[in-house]
Amino acid sequence: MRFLTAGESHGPELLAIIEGLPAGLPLTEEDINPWLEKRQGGYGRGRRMVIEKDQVEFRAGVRAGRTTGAPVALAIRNADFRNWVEIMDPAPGNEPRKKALTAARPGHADLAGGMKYGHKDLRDVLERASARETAMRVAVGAVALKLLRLLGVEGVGYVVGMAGVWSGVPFRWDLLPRIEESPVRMTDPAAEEEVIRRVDQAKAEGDTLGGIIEARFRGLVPGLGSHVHWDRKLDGRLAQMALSIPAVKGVEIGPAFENAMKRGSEVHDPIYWDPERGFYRKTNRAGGLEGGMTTGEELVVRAALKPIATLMKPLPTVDVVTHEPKDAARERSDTTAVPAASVILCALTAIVLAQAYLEKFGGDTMEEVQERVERYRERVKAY
Ligand code: EPS
Repeated sequence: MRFLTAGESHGPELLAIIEGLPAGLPLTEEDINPWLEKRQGGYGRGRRMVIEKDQVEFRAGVRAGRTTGAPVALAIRNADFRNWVEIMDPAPGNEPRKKALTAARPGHADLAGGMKYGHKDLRDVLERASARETAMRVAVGAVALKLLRLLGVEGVGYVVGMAGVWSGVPFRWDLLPRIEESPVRMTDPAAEEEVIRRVDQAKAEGDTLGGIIEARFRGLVPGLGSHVHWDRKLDGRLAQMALSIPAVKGVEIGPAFENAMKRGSEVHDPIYWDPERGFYRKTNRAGGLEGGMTTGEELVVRAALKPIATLMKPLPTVDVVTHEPKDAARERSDTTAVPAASVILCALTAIVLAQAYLEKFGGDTMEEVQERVERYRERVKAY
């Protein structure tokens, strides 16, 4: 399964083509739209999210509520486009365009992208560098999550800490409703209250905030990915996907950075066996991966987001046209998008996992894939 996305933040729409999905995967817009809604939420988002109400439209590959095996084409319209028609017009002329941006924002793609592609209106960079693109990748991830659900796999994304406040309540699956209700997708109500206070404060001071997010999956078979070649190791592929989320600057599998400071005897998870469960662990400090493969324990991917680069109280920069010192551009933006990023991490992790399932068990139909997974589960249990 592979996919491409296209679309600018203020262009008419976001697009994706997914190729390699089996036929017969039940799929409706209602499998996707709730994930888009989750991604749009979270305390600290800006006014843009009031304008948008993201909804996916199928353009190809789905008929009568099922995939046909043909490429699936998805679209999400940008409601805000109506305010940007002239600025985003693909036809030549009308230059310099309104809302041209020349004061590169430190921390954003503006300057490196401008130098690389030779743009002097940095809007040509930021329109595509914008995290708006993640709306479409979450739609693709929601398709992956649907496929995984039919294979007995469930995933969630949540916030472990943000705005300098750690959650004091470790994740449990029975806290899912609490996470979905929380405006910051945190398990801990006390931490949530303090985070909200700090987001309000940062906003009032024209500043932004980052945080730490986690995606967790249960129900995975062991042996997804492979130890035999570097580009098939699942941890490497998960890390690449996580680091492709705008503002994500660090990734770990399980508590990897904490483990690094301990002894092996305190870190590795002893192996047990019983006739009911087969092989299992009582601990999961490996985060569900060993040797580039799933162990069958829960997969835990953690990522660090730097604070958003667009500051309303801007940092010093230099104008790329005049080369004069200037304040960095003040684009409308979010104070923080950490809760949204946790939804994105879950969706993107699901894409990598769905790809791994289809590589190992792939067939032309969903039924074939399900049968192969079932047979493998039995084989592993008897191992
Ligand atoms: C973003 C800036 C803001 C965010 C946007 C990402 O958009 P705008 O400039 O239109 O106000 O709201 O995020 C989204 C549009 C989204 O869907 O997540 C940026 O510069 O990256």
